[in-house]
Amino acid sequence: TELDQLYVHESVENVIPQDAFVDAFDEVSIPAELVGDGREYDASDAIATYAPRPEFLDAGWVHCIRAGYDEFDTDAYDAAGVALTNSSGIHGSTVGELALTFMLSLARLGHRYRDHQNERSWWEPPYDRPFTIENERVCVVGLGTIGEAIATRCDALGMDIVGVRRSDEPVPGVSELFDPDRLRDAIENARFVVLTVPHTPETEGLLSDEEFAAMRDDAFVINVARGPVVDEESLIAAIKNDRIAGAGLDVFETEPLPDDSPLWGLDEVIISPHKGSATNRYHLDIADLVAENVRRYQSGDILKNRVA
Ligand code: NDP
Ligand code: 7N6
Repeated sequence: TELDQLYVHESVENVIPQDAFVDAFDEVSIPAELVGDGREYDASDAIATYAPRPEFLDAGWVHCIRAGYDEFDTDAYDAAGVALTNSSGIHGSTVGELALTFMLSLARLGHRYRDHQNERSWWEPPYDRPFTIENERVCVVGLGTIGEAIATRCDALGMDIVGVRRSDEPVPGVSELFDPDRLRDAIENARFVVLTVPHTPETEGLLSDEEFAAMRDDAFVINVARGPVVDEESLIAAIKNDRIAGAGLDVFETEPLPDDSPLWGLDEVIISPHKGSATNRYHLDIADLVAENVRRYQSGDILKNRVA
């Protein structure tokens, strides 16, 4: 069946103003229309959405506007024979630059200066606290679009980069690749451990007590992947007990991060509200991906980023 309608589900509002998004689809060859819950779909419908809905399993093709599609039941899509695509490939610069923002601040103390600026205080750090990320080792766990973009940027800043992935596909700038079962060897000498893996049963709780014990006590965790990849309670304990130095976190076990989370009060933790991918061009990046896949779908080609 050919597609004749693209529906943009209102859940995209989580990240993109709906109207900007629908307008961005001007270049797509089928009309785009905003929808809410409860509509009926058939095989000639495509849907672009942030969140999953049961009724999407009647459509021809569903596009998730996130890279992480862990909220979607891929088995159900396979069983229904409905194509599901994700948005990997567009977050290298956005999330990559946030990871570098965290690393540079944790080394050069942007976060501490701003804390003291809020108090109009000319605070000077202890002599041994500032360092340069140049010549420091970073371990990037997950070397896809985002991990590679981080490795490129760390390489440009003179860092020593090691990485963890399942395949042995090399990545420019990464001096050594470790299998996931050697995670501990990979992280033990790193000043920064950066998480860029998808949230799967294998990656849930990847960093927990044993990993924090293996890490250097002056190391920082950067999580721009998904909250559950880190055991948050262990992380808080590791920072409070000085087993590691701190963290830069864009993602959390519960979002928004609850008011009573101890993370809010830790000086060496930088918190951002799951906005690593934020950019004023997000609607255009997504529209490019969707337009490409509409072309492929209509000509019977394999869809880009198909995950079910
Ligand atoms: P990619 O699919 O391009 O990269 C993921 C990489 O992780 C792959 O290269 C894969 O390599 C590796 N990987 C998978 N499983 C494991 C494992 N068990 N151990 C080690 N490595 C593993 O995805 P993206 O880079 O686009 O995004 C990564 C994740 O980041 C997303 O799934 C999402 O959850 C999160 N994200 C967060 C954003 C934010 O706003 N903070 C924005 C965008 C994404 P290999 O196959 O060789 O193992
Ligand atoms: C913004 C979501 C992802 O998985 O969580 C991120 O892509 C960003 C649309």
